[in-house]
Amino acid sequence: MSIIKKNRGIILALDVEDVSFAVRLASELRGAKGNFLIKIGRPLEMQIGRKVISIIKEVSNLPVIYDGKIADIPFISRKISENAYKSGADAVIVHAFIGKDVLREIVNLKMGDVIAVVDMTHSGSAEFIQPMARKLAEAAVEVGVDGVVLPATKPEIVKETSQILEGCYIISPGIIAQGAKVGDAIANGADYEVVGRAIYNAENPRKAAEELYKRILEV
Ligand code: O7M
Repeated sequence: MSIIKKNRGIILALDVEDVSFAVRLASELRGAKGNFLIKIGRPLEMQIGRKVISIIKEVSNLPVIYDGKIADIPFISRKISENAYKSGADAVIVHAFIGKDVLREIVNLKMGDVIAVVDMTHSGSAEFIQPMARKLAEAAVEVGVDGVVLPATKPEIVKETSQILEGCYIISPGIIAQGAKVGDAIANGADYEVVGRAIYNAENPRKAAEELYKRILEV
């Protein structure tokens, strides 16, 4: 059973380097109106290490995803994932292109959700990862991951791939700052929209997050 449910929601990408600001923002999201999750990636983790995961989880009382975009041999990928889960991460993000043995190693830990990156938002993703997206999605489903990452900047890929995802939730980044329109990914089959700059750079981040949530409910 996945920890994160297949519901509509907003995932705040907390890619800030100022830890006090991150803590303040995460506390502001506590009790905000909507279905919110927080994604912590390397920029924040590099400041104080993995304990930032437990701190953000505690102050926000929200599910936390560790976005290490893991892509290493099974032994190392397992170590990274174990550390993230032990720190309170509800899910970890791993690259599907690294292979089924790595995905399986993390899924078999059964310490939390596993989310696999199937395609990405940036233009360079058209070179190697996008042509493989369908195969990557099939591999992720075969291994039994809980969720996948698909780019909101490519709604047609979200739509096509969502047909073969059987029960996996879809999280889609690229909203506003990278050009995707709010609600486009959801309209094409995604469950969560991942938003970083459009929330943490807003004058009132909590209000911005609540407004985005309202907008994805209207889709
Ligand atoms: O809203 P932004 O553009 O400020 O932030 C986007 C976030 O989504 C940021 O944390 C990226 O690492 C992440 N992301 C992408 O932007 N593109 C992708 O293809 C994949 C991700 C992602 O979340 O992968 C797990």
